[in-house]
Amino acid sequence: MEDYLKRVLEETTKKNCSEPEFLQAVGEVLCSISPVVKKHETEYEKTAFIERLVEPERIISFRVPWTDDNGQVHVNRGFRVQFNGSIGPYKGGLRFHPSVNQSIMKFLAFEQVFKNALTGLPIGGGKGGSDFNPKGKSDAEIMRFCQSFMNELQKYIGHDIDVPAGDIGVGAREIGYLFGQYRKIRNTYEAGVLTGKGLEYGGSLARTEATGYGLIYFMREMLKANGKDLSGKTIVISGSGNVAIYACQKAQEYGAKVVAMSDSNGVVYDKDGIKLGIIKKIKEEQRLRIKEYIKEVPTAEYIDSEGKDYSPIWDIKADIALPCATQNEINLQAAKALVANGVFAVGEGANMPTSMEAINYFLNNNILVAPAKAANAGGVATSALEMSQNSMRYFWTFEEVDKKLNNIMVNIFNSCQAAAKEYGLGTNYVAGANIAAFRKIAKAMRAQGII
Ligand code: NDP
Ligand code: 2IT
Repeated sequence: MEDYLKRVLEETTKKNCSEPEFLQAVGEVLCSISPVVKKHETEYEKTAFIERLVEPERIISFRVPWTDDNGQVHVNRGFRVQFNGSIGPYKGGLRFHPSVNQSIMKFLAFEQVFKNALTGLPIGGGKGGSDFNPKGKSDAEIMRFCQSFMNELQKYIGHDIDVPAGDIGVGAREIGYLFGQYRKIRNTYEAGVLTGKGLEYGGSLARTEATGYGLIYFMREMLKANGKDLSGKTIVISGSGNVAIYACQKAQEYGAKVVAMSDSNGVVYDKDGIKLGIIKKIKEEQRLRIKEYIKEVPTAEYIDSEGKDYSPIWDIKADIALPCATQNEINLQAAKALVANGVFAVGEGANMPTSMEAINYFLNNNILVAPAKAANAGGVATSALEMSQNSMRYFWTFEEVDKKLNNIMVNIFNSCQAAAKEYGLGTNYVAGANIAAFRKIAKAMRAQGII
């Protein structure tokens, strides 16, 4: 790494020493872009370019008080990180999960800047959320929480300013409550202020499916470029939320056999192939634990993940692993187990699901890695298509949106591949994605001066 980059990384580490996830995300990007920075080192140093790249434009943190069904008041912390708006309005999801803190918000917002640049659409990068735990809450409690959250967030967003969407713990139900409260406070029908809306009030067809489908379109391209395909392959998919479910659906359509899925409590292993209809019923309708699956499919096995160093899903023999739950779910031990079991490709549906050591282990063992910033960009890309449709006051059919999504994912893969090739990085699409995104952001930032 160049001396300048090393110095910036050291300073960033000192300044943000209590933010491990953010430092991990920054460290990975700065390592990858070193050969690009080298070419313009003097200019970048003089204009503190990388220092500006790793400093969010704005962080908003606020109190979210809400009342439970028994009349007890609770207080959570809300966040919105508006990281970089040089390519378009800040864009990125909202996460409701007890683990949410400033480090996680900043890592997600930082990654979103690069991901959104890769889509080729006019969107900057942001992220938000709260340490609120939606598990076990009634519909009324979820609604009151969303309303209180929006009471504050509405001051900072708008269809040309910042456009939130869903992420962990935030799906169509939450977006509905958030949109309702925004509309009530602002007294305007500003459809493009949130994406992931219901179809009845400005949502886009195929947005629900987009992240999972997009991941599989990216995998298809990556495998094709390496003389392989999805047909007949055995796949394990962690998580059983929005991304995991639609990745499973598209993988099955392409003739792959998904043998395991999970949630934060455990894993279901169905050697005959996961019955997705049952998973959808348990997760999308009943909002129950994945363990319920074995009640309906007695031949399937349930493996508890409590107290384990990594999810037991990574011990199951497979050709392809798709981490679609959360950050750092594949550590070095998990990576070693996957490689020992014969995995040849990993596709990151979740954001930063693989630790730095695990990524390096995969790359050193010639495992194809589809990096999150590129591979899961289909969700936010389709969100941008939802914004376009809202601006036109019109909508496209499912097939039209899906076709655009497919093209976007093909283009993203091609950009990652071309950048990797240009810098002699072979099939290291992780570095390819970082380089391709950085070049685009750098052009926009340089053109706009020192701001
Ligand atoms: P959902 O809330 O729909 O599902 C999350 C899934 O991951 C659940 O099965 C959940 O299990 C599991 N999970 C969450 N946190 C943990 C944890 N700490 N340990 C183990 N399992 C966990 O979220 P999404 O499917 O939307 O998001 C999944 C990932 O994909 C996230 O990393 C998100 O940032 C990323 N992503 C999402 C996009 C989208 O459009 N929704 C777009 C791009 C990336 P449980 O129910 O037990 O908590
Ligand atoms: O991580 C992500 O890209 C998302 N959660 C989707 C963001 C969006 O604005 O659709």
